[in-house]
Amino acid sequence: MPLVSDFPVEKPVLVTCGLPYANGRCHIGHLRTYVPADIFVRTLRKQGQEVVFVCGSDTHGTPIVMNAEELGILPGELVEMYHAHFDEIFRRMGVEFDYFGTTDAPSNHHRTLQIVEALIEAGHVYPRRIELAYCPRCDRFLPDRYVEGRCPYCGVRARGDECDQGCGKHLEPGEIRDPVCKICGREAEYRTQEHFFFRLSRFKDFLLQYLPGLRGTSNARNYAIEWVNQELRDWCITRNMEWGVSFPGHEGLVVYVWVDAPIGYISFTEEWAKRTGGDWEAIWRGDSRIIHFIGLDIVYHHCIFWPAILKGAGYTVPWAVVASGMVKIEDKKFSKSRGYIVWVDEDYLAHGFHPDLLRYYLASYTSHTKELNFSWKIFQEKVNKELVGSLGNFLYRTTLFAYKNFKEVPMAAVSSEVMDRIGQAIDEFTESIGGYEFKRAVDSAMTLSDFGNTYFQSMEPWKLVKTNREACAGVIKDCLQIAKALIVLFDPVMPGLMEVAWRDLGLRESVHTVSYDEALVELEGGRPILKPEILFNKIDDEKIEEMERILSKRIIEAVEKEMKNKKDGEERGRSDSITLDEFERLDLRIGTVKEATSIKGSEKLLKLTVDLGETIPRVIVAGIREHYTPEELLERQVLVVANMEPAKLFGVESQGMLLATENGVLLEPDEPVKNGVKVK
Ligand code: B3M
Ligand code: ZN
Repeated sequence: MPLVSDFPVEKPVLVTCGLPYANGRCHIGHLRTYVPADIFVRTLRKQGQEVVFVCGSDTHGTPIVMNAEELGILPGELVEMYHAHFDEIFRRMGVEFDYFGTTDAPSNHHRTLQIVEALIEAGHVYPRRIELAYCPRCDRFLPDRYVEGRCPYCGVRARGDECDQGCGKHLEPGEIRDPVCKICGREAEYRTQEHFFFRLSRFKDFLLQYLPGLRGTSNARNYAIEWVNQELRDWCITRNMEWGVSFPGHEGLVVYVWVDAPIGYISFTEEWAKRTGGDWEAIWRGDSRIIHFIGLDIVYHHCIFWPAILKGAGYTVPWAVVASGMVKIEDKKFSKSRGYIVWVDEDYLAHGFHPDLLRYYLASYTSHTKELNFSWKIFQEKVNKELVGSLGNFLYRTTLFAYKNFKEVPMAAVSSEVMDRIGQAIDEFTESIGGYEFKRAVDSAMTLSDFGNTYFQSMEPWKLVKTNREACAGVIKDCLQIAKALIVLFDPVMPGLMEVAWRDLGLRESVHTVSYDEALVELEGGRPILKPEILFNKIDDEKIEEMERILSKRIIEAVEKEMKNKKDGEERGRSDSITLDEFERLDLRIGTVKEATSIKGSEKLLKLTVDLGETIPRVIVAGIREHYTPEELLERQVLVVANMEPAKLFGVESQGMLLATENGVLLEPDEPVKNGVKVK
């Protein structure tokens, strides 16, 4: 089914890519978004569309601050380092942004402040007192990753901002149960503090009307519509931190990283405009097409949260969201900690592989929204069969034959069949890219290459040149025209190598500035042809085995590390003595029994409500019914393990453990003490 391309249009077009966190090196997973976005932009430009292409480093948020603390450097130093790293890798990989900024730039602080103030002004932001994890020992509130605990939805151990090992839900501040401070390892408590919320719930109608018309890939749109139909919860947009964009009028509060990060898209456009004299407001306040390329895991932020912010602050909302599927390494789930990762610098570029080969792999392996598996064997196969065997072979044999036998482009006319084929390939290629079908686009160009090989082979120009030089010139002219078209078609995918091939054809100006229409313009007869270079070389088995060994080594090291951690844990678990640290993990406290009732169906258990000096008394189920009646317990002080993992007993969740002798006699302080006092 032919796709309808939406380009070119008489409107400003902006393309962005999800911002990499300036907190680690670039790996193949990142490139899955950036390379197709770059191909998209290059293709649009070849269709005569003006496009602005921006991206930048995401520099805020708790992981960056924690990482910097661990390294003993300032967050600013850490992000500067990784910003430079990403900038360099993108350049080397041929991902060419018009502007690659950082969210810590003054322009982004400024734009964020302006938007937050506009949202406050419009009544979309309101204060609310919430309970937040606070570490009394470190004397600070614990935002996001500074706290760990249990997920309130699925009960699994989770980070403060995300249930990363369980249900995957985003967690709002104050939601995590049994908070533990990540700095000192102690139990944290909940304290109330005023924070600011974005009234996302108010945007339901807007989103329900906006989302069905959102372009891009259907995965993004469909997920988003489903979520909006469920429940839109207001977002807490402030955090207790120093590093970040200050929240206006409240010292010690910064805006949540997911507010100032997408605003980077705007401030980077402003920076681009400053440099080029372009008009950023025509894009962000006018009738334009804003296209976000992102990973599937941040669809919620881009299709729900972000359009609502833009709408609320009076900006143009995205026209399209293009979400790429996830990446697997050797058929295993991508994982840094388990060693399933391929670093772009150390594991790829440093081994001398041309950036374009990886670009080709990423674009052609599977459809953009599906899971992409990176495997060294498949990489070798694709390079050797498709790039060396088909495209490289055709370009080389054609140009070499022309160079040897004619030294120039023959004067003959290109046959109409060949022109038709080329036209067809261009249509299919551009329509596919317009529909974010990168694989389909590459496949259609490859089909033209296969056609070229078959044509060359069946015409036998090496025989013809001896018997009928004129007919031979016709065939070679056809082949050279196909070569020209292939170079133009593949230029967005493999810009480095196609530029070389272009010059071998004797064409001077850069192929990057050549439009698709140009592929249908006959090569000028009489132009000299240069001796071609071999563009693509076979990758041999030894090289691939070496790459596989590097990956296996990393995986084994990761497994060993995990086993060692486990063993250490077990050893600690086996010994009879415990360390002071382990003892200190027990949170023993004195509380007063406020209520006591029997539990239906149980002879032994009592349900107690114990005041531990917290806002809400705890419900604790204790096996002491055989020794005490409920009345006897009222107003008695008891000893409680306050950080016991909650457990459900007879349908009642027990939020702590009462201490008693093994025959069920309660322990109490020698004299009355304040509720919540710690026992050491
Ligand atoms: N820095 C990276 C991610 O979650 C995050 C993207 C921000 S885009 C505004 O994939
Ligand atoms: Zn969960």
